Amino acid sequence: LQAKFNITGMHCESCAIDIQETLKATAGVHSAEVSYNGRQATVDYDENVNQTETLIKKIQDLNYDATITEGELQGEKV
Ligand SMILES: [Cu+2]
Repeated sequence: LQAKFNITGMHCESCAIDIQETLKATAGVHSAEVSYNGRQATVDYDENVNQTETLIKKIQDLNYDATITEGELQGEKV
């Protein structure tokens, strides 16, 4: 499943890298790309292994916030 998020709270390129590496290290994530300029994250993941909520929580744990713009949230298409 692919999900896209708007990310708030990033203040430089290394914030984006930090989020990207954390997402990549998350179980079930096939690929993750975070754009600092676009304030956006694109994540490909196995929905049988983890949920969109888990990805959002991971981002929030790093003190950024994420709003889903495309994908699935609680089983509903966004
Ligand atoms: Cu930064």
